[in-house]
Amino acid sequence: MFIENFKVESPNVKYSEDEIQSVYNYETTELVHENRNGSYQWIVKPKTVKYEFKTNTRVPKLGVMLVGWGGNNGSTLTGGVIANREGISWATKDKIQQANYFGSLTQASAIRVGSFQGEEIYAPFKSLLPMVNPDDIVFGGWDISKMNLADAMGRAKVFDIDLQKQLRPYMESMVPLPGIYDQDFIAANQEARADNIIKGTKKEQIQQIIKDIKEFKEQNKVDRVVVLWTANTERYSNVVVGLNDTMENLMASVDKNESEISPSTLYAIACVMENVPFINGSPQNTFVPGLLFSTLVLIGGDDFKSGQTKMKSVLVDFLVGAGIKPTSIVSYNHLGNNDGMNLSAPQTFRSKEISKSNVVDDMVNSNAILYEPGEHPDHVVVIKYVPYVGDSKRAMDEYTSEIFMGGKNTIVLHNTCEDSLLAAPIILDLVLLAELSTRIQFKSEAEGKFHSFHPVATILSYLTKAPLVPPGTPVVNALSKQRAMLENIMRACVGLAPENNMILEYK
Ligand code: NAI
Ligand code: DG6
Repeated sequence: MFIENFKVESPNVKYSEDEIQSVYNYETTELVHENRNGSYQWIVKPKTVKYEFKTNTRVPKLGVMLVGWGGNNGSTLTGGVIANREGISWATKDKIQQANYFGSLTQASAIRVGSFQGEEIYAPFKSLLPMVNPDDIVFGGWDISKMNLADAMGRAKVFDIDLQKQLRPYMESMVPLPGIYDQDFIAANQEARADNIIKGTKKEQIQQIIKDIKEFKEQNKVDRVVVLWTANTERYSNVVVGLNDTMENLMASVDKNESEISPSTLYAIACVMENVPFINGSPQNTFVPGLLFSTLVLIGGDDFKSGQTKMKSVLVDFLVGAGIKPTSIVSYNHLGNNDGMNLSAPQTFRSKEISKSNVVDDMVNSNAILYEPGEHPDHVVVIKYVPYVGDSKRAMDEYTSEIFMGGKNTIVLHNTCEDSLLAAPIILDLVLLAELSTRIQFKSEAEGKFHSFHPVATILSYLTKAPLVPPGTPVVNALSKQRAMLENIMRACVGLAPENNMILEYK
């Protein structure tokens, strides 16, 4: 059975006019390695830590500024949200299609809330905590191409033509602000597109971005802004002591107009200075150490986890979890959109190759019965640009594993799908969850004061290929663990235990 919403009644949770307060007993373990009776043993001690959460339930009017607004993802998300808001339907060759949010964790997935008279009860994921309604988001942003969003949607060739016709009137007046362009960081093949550029030094460019954010906020009367990079993949920046290793050095480098400070880092600095969350949807190292180690403002990334990698972080988790040993993973993609064209340059491809390749490490490292220390499956990533297929990306994967008694098992996957239709709902989730997480505060029983989550937002890991984590924090790539982390933190905020799947009532 499906219920639309629910309220928790418990001595551990208190709803007030603008807050939900909860007390949550976090069941964890403490490990010690001790000499007991002459030999070293691992001792595991179950431990309960009491936490308190408080969630501000005043949902702000949210502005979302996309860097790369006029790209395939930017125009697809903007059009998709308008189509949902306006209840647009359109004719395809198969049927009359209604706008929906399929592929969005927050808008189209469900959580289990319990069982009632022998039946499992589910509710929308978004019913867990008050969240911004996508209908109410105001979109804006920057692009180095000055094409308006209606034309950009046409250029993207993602939506059916009947839908495009209906969306045009809403999108024609949406024109991206000039962006920061540096041809050294993206492929040379993007130059023809760059007709909408902020001039000046790097310091002046940062000042312009800050001004843009302030004006956008004022003009649209939004309470909060989240900025998200969905612009072209950049090459990695060199990380150099004295250049970008500390915030002071990074800012000094900006003052000196150092060439190695990338456009994405400049946008991120502007956001940190303006106290605006910044999310990186591409693979490059926007968050150089100077930003990563000292930001007090929410940052999240890197690189949307949309299709092939999502499957990988499910399949390898399943294989390793089943005691099967993946020994070779070969991932081949071809696509013909502007992202594919940009990735055809070796230096931008390299950024993508890195983020696509490190996504099974936690699963491999979890099972020393299968892998020797340091051993890793062969993992090869190929991306080719094939203009004819446009946004319809082909992803082919071959997983070879060792099974029982030296046998080999090969699984082959073939996925064909508009890339931007996978990415757009993920962008929506990222901005909604980033906003929500800024309204949550918590403390453990040892801590005197409530505080926010660490500004490096691990809570967004489910949505990214290379989850950004604070130094010293384990990186989790396995999709089910990432989803459980997010859902269970949200459940804790309303005093609900994690879903343990024990179903003891029926045993
Ligand atoms: P796109 O090439 O269609 O759009 C990128 C837009 O960014 C373009 O309109 C371009 O003019 C603009 N741009 C480039 N540099 C800029 C700058 N410095 N400032 C402002 N605007 C700038 O690409 P698409 O397909 O929308 O993808 C965007 C990014 O998302 C790419 O980096 C891609 O690798 C990444 N991504 C996409 C996924 C997908 O499934 N579509 C999944 C994972 C990541
Ligand atoms: C080629 O792989 C283009 C990329 O931008 C991908 O489409 C994107 O990174 C999605 O990757 P994945 O592995 O999540 O499907």
